[in-house]
Amino acid sequence: MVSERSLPVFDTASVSITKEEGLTLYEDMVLGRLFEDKCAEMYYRGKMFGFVHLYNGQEAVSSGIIKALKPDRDYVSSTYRDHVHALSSGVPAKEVMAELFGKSTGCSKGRGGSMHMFSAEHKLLGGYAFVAEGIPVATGAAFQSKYRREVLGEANSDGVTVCFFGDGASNNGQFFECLNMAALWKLPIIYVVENNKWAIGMAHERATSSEKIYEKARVFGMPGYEVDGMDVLAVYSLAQEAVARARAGDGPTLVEALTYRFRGHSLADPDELRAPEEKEFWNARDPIKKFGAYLVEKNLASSDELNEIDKKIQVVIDEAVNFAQESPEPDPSELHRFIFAEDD
Ligand SMILES: Cc1ncc(C[n+]2csc(CCOP(=O)(O)OP(=O)(O)O)c2C)c(N)n1
Ligand SMILES: [Mg+2]
Repeated sequence: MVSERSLPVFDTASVSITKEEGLTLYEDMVLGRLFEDKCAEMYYRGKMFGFVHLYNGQEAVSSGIIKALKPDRDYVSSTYRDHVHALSSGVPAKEVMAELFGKSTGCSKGRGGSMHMFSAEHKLLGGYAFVAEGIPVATGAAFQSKYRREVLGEANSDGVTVCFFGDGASNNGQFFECLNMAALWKLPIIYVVENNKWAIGMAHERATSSEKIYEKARVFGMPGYEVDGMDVLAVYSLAQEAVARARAGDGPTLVEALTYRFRGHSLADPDELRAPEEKEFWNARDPIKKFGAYLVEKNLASSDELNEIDKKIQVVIDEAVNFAQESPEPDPSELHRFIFAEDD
């Protein structure tokens, strides 16, 4: 079924972006899409094991939110659908691919695999296999930023944390507990629900008492917004406001991005439950095609330039696969390493 809830309309005339910003957003979305397509290919060729959840269709959310952050100070936490959040956060494609291959050069040193991307360097707090598990971790990260600034007097501790999770996770108790604390303590955090309408085979409207997740912010006195998650400009512009609010000390925001995954829940899912009309409705709103057309229409890029970006990114992805393939497995003698933090 196609939801009766209509996508919020975003007036593109209300924002202006530079060519550089536009190309950054476009390139990041293409990176996410082509990476995931290659992932599917490698999975079906038996190069990676375990569950692999792809992000195709949702790229505008990752790019629009994360590209509004400052990579040197802001934190991101993810879910098991985490490859593209890692890429947008700046983790090199070859390190994400190597992690998927279980190699020691992966961003989690081959210990995590698809659902546990992590990078201290890129302030990626991790992908989490348990639904909603990242919400308290991200809330803690936001708390430490505020504590360092206000209690320890570290003036430059003005990091903002973004916490991504799904519609299904928003029915979990940790969502409500953490929103309460974040609002109470005015934490610098943005909770981003990627409402792709499904939690595996459970339709969102069958699982929740109240369909509009962003409205749940109101009971905590927190600003809550819905946004067209297929429109990177709309997401980017809302993210900039929420980031500014958090950095200024004005507290958290809940963002509900309405989006859709173009593939099954995981690569093991035959995707037989969702109606063809629903898939067509969302496929017609492909965020990359939509934004590419916008860039051309506004003379921010020519279609040749966009094709060049696509080609450049394909090279990056192919190099990532070669790197992953040629990298060594983790050394069995190091089995017990990285369980606890090590001193440098
Ligand atoms: C605590 C917990 N319960 C159940 C599961 C099984 N499970 C894995 S994914 C998923 C659906 C979550 O859907 P959603 O939060 O909407 O995220 P999406 O997969 O759509 O990105 C469930 C129930 C789990 N991983 N963790
Ligand atoms: Mg979902």
